[in-house]
Amino acid sequence: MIRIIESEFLTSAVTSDQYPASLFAEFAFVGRSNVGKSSLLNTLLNRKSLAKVSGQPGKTRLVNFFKVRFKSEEEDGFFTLVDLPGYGFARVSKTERDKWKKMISEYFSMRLQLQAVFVLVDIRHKADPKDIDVIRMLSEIGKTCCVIATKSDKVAMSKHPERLRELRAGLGLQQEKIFAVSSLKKKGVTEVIKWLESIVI
Ligand SMILES: Nc1nc2c(ncn2[C@@H]2O[C@H](COP(=O)(O)OP(=O)(O)OP(=O)(O)O)[C@@H](O)[C@H]2O)c(=O)[nH]1
Ligand SMILES: [Mg+2]
Repeated sequence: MIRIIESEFLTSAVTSDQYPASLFAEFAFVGRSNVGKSSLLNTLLNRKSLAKVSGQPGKTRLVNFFKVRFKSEEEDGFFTLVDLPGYGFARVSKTERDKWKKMISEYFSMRLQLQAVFVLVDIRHKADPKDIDVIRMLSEIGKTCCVIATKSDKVAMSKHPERLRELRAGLGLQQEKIFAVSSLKKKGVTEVIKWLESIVI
């Protein structure tokens, strides 16, 4: 399996002209505010607070790029992780929501390096129409997506298969993968890295 050697923050962007030039495979994290996108990014990279985490929804407001160096048996290489701002939190004006939508759809459609998108959903919650929309948008533009059920430590392990089945059905997943992960307990991380590896190498 690949090992992460080092990672660094590259830049933040709003529009595509601000994206960093890169030849590396890119993976993005999208999902409702507070679902645990920034936390998962830190967990995958073994970093405490490379991406800023907060109990207050709406912490990540821009498209944030992180460069990652990895090592595998066959090769050394780089990929990019992208932390996207979350959607769906209360107390947000329509103008803000429209801004988010524009920022995300521009990123998905303009970023050719983008190999796959992790759509994060809370393992405790029912399939959300906003998540279904994002999954549909990705399928329409032909981007691979992988669903991560976050905060798996909040639900008994014995209930995980049932929760994943319900989410799979509710989100209308076909061949897409779905994994249960806890950033808090560092559970399920290996499966995500292995999946990422199958695409990056
Ligand atoms: N119990 C538990 N809490 C978690 C887990 N992952 C994240 N959290 C908590 O959830 C809250 C939100 O985490 P973030 O990683 O900032 O969420 P985000 O999706 O990046 O949020 P935005 O940037 O607002 O879109 C924080 O209080 C985290 O500590 C997890 O695996 N288990
Ligand atoms: Mg965040």
